[in-house]
Amino acid sequence: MITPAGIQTYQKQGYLVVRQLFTPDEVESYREHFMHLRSQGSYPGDLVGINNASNDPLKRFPRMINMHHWDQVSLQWLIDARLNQCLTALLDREPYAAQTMLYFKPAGARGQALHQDQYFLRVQPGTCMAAWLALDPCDEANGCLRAVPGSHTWPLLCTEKADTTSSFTDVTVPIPEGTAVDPVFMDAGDVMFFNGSLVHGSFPNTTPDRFRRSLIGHYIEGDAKQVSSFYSNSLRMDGTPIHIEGGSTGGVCGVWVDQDGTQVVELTGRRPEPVKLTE
Ligand SMILES: O=C(O)CCC(=O)C(=O)O
Repeated sequence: MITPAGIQTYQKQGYLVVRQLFTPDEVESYREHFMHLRSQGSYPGDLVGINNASNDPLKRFPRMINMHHWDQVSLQWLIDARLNQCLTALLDREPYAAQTMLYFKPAGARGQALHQDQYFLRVQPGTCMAAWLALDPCDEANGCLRAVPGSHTWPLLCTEKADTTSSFTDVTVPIPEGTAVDPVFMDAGDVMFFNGSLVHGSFPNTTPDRFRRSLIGHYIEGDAKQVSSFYSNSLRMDGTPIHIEGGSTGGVCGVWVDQDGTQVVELTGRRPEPVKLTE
């Protein structure tokens, strides 16, 4: 499933798209399943609430979080053997499964400002990893993922305030002027695996009528000793529970400084801001 060339690409750019890991029939049934769940009301973790009369598309279709705690389809997907095989090949060790999310991203929805997932998960030692399954074709118009290739080698960056007119989250990380932020074009059924330090995010969905739905799993490297408390109750990839010590502050964060005309990250000695789970 993952070739040595794929592992090399992952190590170089911090992400890898595995094409058609899930079949069109599977993707269709996930779309139907989650649209049905969303239409049935609200769930734990619907932080912005649900309001079908709102002008904000994200209030009509808020993202769902940690569905695997109460939904078997989400649980089975999170620990799917194909995901495990790819993650294990890329990480060199079986990970722990920490989180599920479903982004509906309907027409007109805001994106998510550039960030590092490690800011949220704070895995120590090591990092986290995401598996991001496209449930619709993803392109620039409907707000595909964007990634800064190679940024997985950067330390955790200190966050700044994001522009909440284009992002539904309010934190972002700065990147040096001129840094490439590549669009990642995907078809439904493709999975992008990415390192927890990779700087990534997405712009708004500017289409008049297309969703950009995605099913996301977040994983913790298998030798982790501490994580942010929110992720303490994780799972082994056979579905059995594992408790990882919570309370990780994530070490210290870095800022960009000029060194002989080149921008480099200098660690500040400052702890990253506490995560506010409000979005
Ligand atoms: O799907 C998006 O637009 C952003 C998702 C993301 O950044 C994440 O899963 O960490």
